[in-house]
Amino acid sequence: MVPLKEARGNYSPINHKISNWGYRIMSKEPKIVVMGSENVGKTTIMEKLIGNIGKVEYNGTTVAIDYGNIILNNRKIHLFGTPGQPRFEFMREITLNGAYFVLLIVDATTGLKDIDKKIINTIHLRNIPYAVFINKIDSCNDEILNNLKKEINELCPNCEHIMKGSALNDKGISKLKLILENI
Ligand SMILES: Nc1nc2c(ncn2[C@@H]2O[C@H](COP(=O)(O)OP(=O)(O)O)[C@@H](O)[C@H]2O)c(=O)[nH]1
Ligand SMILES: [Mg+2]
Repeated sequence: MVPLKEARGNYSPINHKISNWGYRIMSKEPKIVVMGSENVGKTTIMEKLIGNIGKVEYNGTTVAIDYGNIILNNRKIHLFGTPGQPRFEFMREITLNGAYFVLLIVDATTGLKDIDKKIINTIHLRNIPYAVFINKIDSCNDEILNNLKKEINELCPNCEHIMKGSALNDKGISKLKLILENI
């Protein structure tokens, strides 16, 4: 695991202002991009965090950008939820411009898909700090969950947090809020 200070020192100045000491300067209104493949629970998590959000769906699936904001710790945090289908890669790329932090949602019942691995690669290439939330733990067993955690640990050495929960059952949401409060 790279120490936070060193990791932060490497972030691209295009997206993140870096102080003279190599620390990332806290954004007053951080833009967080919620990513992950289709059906993992991105929209549900945003709704649990924020309540009513603006969403564009076709047959229940996000086909543009979900949006909502929340005040945490006196900071207005903007959340942009991206669509997860392969054909919307261009939208994910656009949404990542100016992103302060990425929240990657993974589905415990399906594991990491190719799209998720592509997304992880993109986040690494762009040097954006991120956390992973493993969702739907209500529907998977401990062995699957532990193997998934191992896989994520290996693929995401610079990831700031790996959380787990179940958006549908409000599990892990308050911890997630706490993490977002302190990015
Ligand atoms: N079992 C289970 N289902 C969930 C959970 N969170 C979301 N879902 C369901 O997964 C489906 C996809 O959720 P959605 O938020 O639309 O996913 P998105 O495509 O990533 O935005 C919906 O039917 C949700 O009700 C969870 O924690 N557990
Ligand atoms: Mg959605």
